[in-house]
Amino acid sequence: MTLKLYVDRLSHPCREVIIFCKLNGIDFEEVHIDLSKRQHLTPEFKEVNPMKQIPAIMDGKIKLSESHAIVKYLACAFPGIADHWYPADLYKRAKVESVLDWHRTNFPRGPGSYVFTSVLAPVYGLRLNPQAASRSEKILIASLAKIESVWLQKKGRFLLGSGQPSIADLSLACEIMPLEALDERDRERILGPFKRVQKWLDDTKNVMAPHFEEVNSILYKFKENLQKQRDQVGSSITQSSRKHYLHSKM
Ligand SMILES: N[C@@H](CCC(=O)N[C@@H](CS)C(=O)NCC(=O)O)C(=O)O
Repeated sequence: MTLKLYVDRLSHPCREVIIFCKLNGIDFEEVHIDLSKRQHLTPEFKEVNPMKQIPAIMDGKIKLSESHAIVKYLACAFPGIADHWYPADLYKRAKVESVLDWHRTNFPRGPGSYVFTSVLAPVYGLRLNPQAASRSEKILIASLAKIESVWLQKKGRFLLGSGQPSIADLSLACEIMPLEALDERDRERILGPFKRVQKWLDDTKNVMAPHFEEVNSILYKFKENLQKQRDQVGSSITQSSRKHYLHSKM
């Protein structure tokens, strides 16, 4: 029975799961759960994930949610997955787990939240929230500083000084990618001071080509549409027309 991924590519943990499957040649059926249409709240989807969140998967009888749990499961359940993704060695695996746990604790109000409150909210019919964006930005900057100074070391291109990426690289890079949807000045203001983070992100995109960029391309499309919208209607656009415009173009 084919593995089913319940996802919306606008969500970064969903993109993480899709990219992992594509990178590792895992066959899957992509079931689109449109967050903007609140499809994650339907009784049918509640049968798949009672938490009513995506990503979720169904693999035979197994139903699973939480992107980190999902990629770890896939790395162990499917044959032929290269060891560097989720090392069998206890010490190496524990280190990867430590990055993943740090990520979950520190980032929920980081890039995603900053991008959501500063540009993405209207897609979901919500208002932009500069105060929340400012709070998220502080957390984001502090987290980027930790990645730069702790997780990225001088040797090795990837997290923990490794020469090859693990699921922690994939997950953290997907978390940071929404910053690509910002306009250039804003993106540069936030990411500019973190040279190692920028290089690591480029290395990650390259080593995971073409799937990383292909699955994340929805962000570039979003950014392009946002720019067109700014060019066409200037700053006087209303929240509702912005929502309509973005929906119609995505
Ligand atoms: N920790 C979870 C986060 C899941 C999550 O927050 N998913 C969002 C989309 S990015 C969602 O389903 N939101 C709908 C909701 O919470 O109502 C994971 O990594 O899978």
